[in-house]
Amino acid sequence: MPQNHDMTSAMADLHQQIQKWSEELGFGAIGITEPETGANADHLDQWLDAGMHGEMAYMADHGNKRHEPSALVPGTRRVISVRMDYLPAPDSPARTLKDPEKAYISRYTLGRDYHKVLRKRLAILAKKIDAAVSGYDYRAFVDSAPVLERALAQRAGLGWVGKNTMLLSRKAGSFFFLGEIFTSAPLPLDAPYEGDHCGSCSACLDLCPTNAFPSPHTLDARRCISYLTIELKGSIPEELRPLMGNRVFGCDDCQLVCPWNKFSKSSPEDDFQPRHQLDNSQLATLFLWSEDEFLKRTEGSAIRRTGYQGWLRNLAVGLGNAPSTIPVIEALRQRAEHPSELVREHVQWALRRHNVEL
Ligand code: B12
Ligand code: SF4
Ligand code: SF4
Repeated sequence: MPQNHDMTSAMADLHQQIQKWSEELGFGAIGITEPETGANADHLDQWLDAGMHGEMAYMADHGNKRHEPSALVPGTRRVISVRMDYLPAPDSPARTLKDPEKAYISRYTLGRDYHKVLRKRLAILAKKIDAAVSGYDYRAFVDSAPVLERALAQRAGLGWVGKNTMLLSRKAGSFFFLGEIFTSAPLPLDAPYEGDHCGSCSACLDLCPTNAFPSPHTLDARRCISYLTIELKGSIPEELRPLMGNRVFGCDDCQLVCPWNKFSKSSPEDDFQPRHQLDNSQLATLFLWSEDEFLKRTEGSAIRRTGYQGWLRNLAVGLGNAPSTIPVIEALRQRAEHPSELVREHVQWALRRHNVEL
């Protein structure tokens, strides 16, 4: 049985080791915190009470698991929070965003599904820690479990929660994913990140195309283009459609405008490089993909989440906001009799925007 001070120094060494392994595995930063979410749990409750999660029922289910990590995994003593940068290189988001006949797909989903990439790496990291100090439990999470990821990342020292609700780092902006390992091992703790470097800036709040921030640090998901194009299953509210422009899967505006993203880092991962020219395609071209093409070209990508009908719905909105050119109108006409009522309704709306009556 090791003496207490031996144990402490072994754990301190382990912290350095974890840091080194995580760098080797492509993580931009890690931090270790206790399994607590503090005042963030109250913010979550206020947000849910106001109904700002819309149809994302999974945000309200799961009792207090999201509030208390040890309710999700009993026996959790530490949460290792990690960051992985994802911007592809080279990249020119502004050029695609400004071209109304092109489809803007948010940067995080141009390549392979990040859940798969991060989970695999976290499993390797957990294995390495287990080999160094066996006898403890490890569970890895990325996004899909009831975990308050940004709150834990802030408490693990990775950065602050900006007015746009993103976890921001002075060294890396906000274009990164978060993931966690919950463990029963009593690893040494990092200090929470105490700074807030938004100051008097309000660029993200002012620029959001759908005015989705009722106040700083609070996002009404029901108005957010990311929610409308990915999470919402039914019809997109008509009053919001013209405001969506050419953003057809997710939205990056409140990050692109953030001055801290001058420091964002591009990813060396091949997995995050754009596939099938998704960073630079015409709306009409993507809209004319058959279901087979959609399934083949989105294999292993998070875009699959929206389904083929959702994909057509989103692109129809983009085409409705595009200039009235022949390729735009012809593409819409080709889908006017689509078997899905959801798709037909959005196509009809788009054609009306171009003054085309069927
Ligand atoms: C639901 C969800 C969404 C919803 C709702 C977003 C939201 N802001 O809540 C929708 C679909 C809109 C969405 C969009 C996006 N998402 Co999302 N999403 C999630 C998910 C699953 C849960 C987030 C959550 O708990 N929301 C509940 C609200 C209450 O929490 P919160 O916004 O984090 O707010 C915290 C603070 O703002 C704070 N707070 C609240 N009020 C106040 C007041 C003050 C004064 C202070 C100081 C703090 C404070 O308390 C809250 C709780 O910690 C997480 C994964 C996870 N399991 O955590 C990913 C996650 C947050 N999403 C992520 C990403 C990448 C995105 C998009 C960029 C994708 C895109 N390009 O379209 C956009 C960004 C939109 C935005 N500005 O947030 C990343 C964010 C990484 C980062 N650097 O922060 C995450 C962490 C996924 C991951 N594993 O990487 N998302
Ligand atoms: S992702 Fe887009 S729509 Fe959503 S809050 Fe940010 S700027 Fe607004
Ligand atoms: S744009 Fe300004 S206010 Fe918004 S998160 Fe960035 S620094 Fe903060």
